[in-house]
Amino acid sequence: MSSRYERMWNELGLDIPAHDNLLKVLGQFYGDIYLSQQGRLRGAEYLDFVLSEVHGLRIQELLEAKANGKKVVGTFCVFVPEELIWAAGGISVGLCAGAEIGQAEAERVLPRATCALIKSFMGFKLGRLCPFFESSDLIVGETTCDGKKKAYEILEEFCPVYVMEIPQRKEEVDRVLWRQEVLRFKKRLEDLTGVSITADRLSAAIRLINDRRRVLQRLNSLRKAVPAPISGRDVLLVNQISFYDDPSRFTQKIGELCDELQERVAAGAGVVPRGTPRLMLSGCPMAVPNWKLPFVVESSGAVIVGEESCIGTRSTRDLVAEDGRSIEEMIDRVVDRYMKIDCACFTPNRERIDHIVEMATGLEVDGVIHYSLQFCHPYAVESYKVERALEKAGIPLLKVETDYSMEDVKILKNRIEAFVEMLRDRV
Ligand code: BJ8
Repeated sequence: MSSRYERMWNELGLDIPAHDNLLKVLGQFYGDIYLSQQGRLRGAEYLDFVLSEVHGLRIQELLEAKANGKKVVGTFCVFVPEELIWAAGGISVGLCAGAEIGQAEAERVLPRATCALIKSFMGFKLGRLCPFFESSDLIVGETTCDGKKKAYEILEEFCPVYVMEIPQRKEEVDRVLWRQEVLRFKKRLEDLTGVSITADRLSAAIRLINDRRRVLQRLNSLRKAVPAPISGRDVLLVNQISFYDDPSRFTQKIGELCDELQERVAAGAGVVPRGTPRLMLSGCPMAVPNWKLPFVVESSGAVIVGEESCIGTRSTRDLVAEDGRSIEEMIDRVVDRYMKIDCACFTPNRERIDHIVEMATGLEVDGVIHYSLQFCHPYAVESYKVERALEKAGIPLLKVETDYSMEDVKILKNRIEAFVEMLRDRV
């Protein structure tokens, strides 16, 4: 890919040697974790292709769109209502924040004891390593956790940043605030793109993003089958790709993958033998290329059948109601849908605990792994409530706290193997 796109990367101002190195490491990592899997679906070729072109073809598409007057908007959180971005004629991309990259640069401006996701996005920017970042006309941040909101104050010294105020509670007064924020965002997008968000445009964007969520809901419901028909690693990749691929193309391709999966399920076939312990992951999001934990889990004799996470069901569970007729009604539907997000940054956050138990039960999992990034207080603290609720439901839990480095892989593997062994004895 390197020589074909080098000119484009140069024009974007990337640090070419460091970026070449990143792609090399990513390719090796992908080969070890993904291409080594047995029994993958034919539809996985699409995943391999998208990943192999992650900094190539997709960036070329974005730059072509920009040349035709479109604006690219980069985001870090599923709280940013992307329907508005598409309705304003923009292109929404979820930015990479899943690699231990540009650490030294990031630690020049951030404390060492900062969550890996925040350090990663800062590292990608300061190290000039992410062509999505460099293609973005605007970065949208949000006041979720303290680390992120303070990091955006630093990030805005290096690129245009707009921050949305996210409520911390779900009372009526919070909804009022959030509605105002959604309207403020609408105005900011209209100023950026020069396009007015009309009822027709917003209605089309709501359907576009709902369709993408529906296909992911279909994929997740097929995973209820026993034996598990697809690996958790592949589904994580599908979820990750959903944040930056063209939504229509993605929906179509994942629809085809689901058709194939459905045939597999109908034939009673699986990607793993019947009796393989079924696990669910719950907690912090796993941004590209954070594949460490799923790889460790699935190379320890278990299979992942669900992800309670923003790069998982938290971003696909709820649709925007499509019955709004006027722009005001549609904004209300958007506001209501996003207020349902059960991020651990909310207090109280009972819905998340209920969702976890409901999801674990529905997927017939043998156990749950709660995943927190080091220094992520919202998820680490909330894991206490998760543990208690799962204990009550009789579902075993393993709590894992880690980062993006490979240093703890051995320790993680030992702990997860022991957990899987314990689950086998219970089956
Ligand atoms: S809606 S989960 S995407 S904020 S892991 S940076 S919380 S210290 S990412 Fe998130 Fe939006 Fe919530 Fe989802 Fe902070 Fe924790 Fe780091 Fe995190």
